[in-house]
Amino acid sequence: MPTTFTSVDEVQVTRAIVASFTEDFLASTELEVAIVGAGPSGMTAARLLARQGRRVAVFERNLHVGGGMWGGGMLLPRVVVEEEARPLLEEVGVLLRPWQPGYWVADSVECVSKCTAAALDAGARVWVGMAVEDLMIDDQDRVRGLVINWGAVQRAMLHVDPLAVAARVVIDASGHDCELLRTLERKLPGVRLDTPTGRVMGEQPMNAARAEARVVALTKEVYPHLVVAGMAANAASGAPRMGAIFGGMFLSGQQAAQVAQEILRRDYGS
Ligand code: 48F
Repeated sequence: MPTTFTSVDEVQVTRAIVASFTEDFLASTELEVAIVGAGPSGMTAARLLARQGRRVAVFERNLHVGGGMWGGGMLLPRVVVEEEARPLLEEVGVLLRPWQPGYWVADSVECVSKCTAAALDAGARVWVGMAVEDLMIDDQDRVRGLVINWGAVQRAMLHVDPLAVAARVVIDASGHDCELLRTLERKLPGVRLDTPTGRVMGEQPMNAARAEARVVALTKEVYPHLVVAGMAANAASGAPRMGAIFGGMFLSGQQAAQVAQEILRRDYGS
């Protein structure tokens, strides 16, 4: 016997998708925190902020979340995590296997999936296929939102004007290229950032111990209402890369959430 479905109407599929998208996306046009990039630092910040009741959304250019975590080390799907970051993974149910004292190993697919599920369950919205191409700046020279376009439009280099969403705080978790800060420098040539030189310095060659030690401290507000997190934080301040050890990324996401909360309290009293 063939399975019979009670209703299958192509137009209802269309209407359901358009209506549901519109309703949810409208709720993302005025955010407390907008996060650029769905890698480990961005998704951790999203989860922790959403859990504290913040209206938060992640904008990811690719059709998939996870950034550089899926591929583990050189496509071997494992990530190494230090003891200090263990609670952030265990609280979302990631199985950590002990290696040497202080080192834990996790399946990268499990890490991405469970961190994503936990962020969504906490109430964060995640928009994939949406690229951030610029920032909105207010009259007091503070960031006040994102300028977005479809990732596919960007890839095809089509001339299509973008849309904008407001956010009280923006977190640049765009990874090694530190894209948002570079965009800010390009658009505002004299801009001074809170980095050792006032400019984006670019990441240094690999030195995992130094890179991990610095990434949390470098996760900070580098321009009014703009926080930099994850590998973008190290790239902004000229710190090294670390390779496939990920504890610093999760802890940086936690730090970014804390800094965002402080900015919201400081400037919005909320
Ligand atoms: O690179 P990514 O995973 O950033 P992260 O959180 O973690 C770095 C690690 O994966 C690893 C490492 C450490 O252990 O060295 O590389 O710092 O994720 C960044 C995400 O941001 C997206 C990009 O597609 C990726 O998924 N992204 C970058 N620029 C934009 C963007 C943009 N302009 N608009 C939207 N998404």
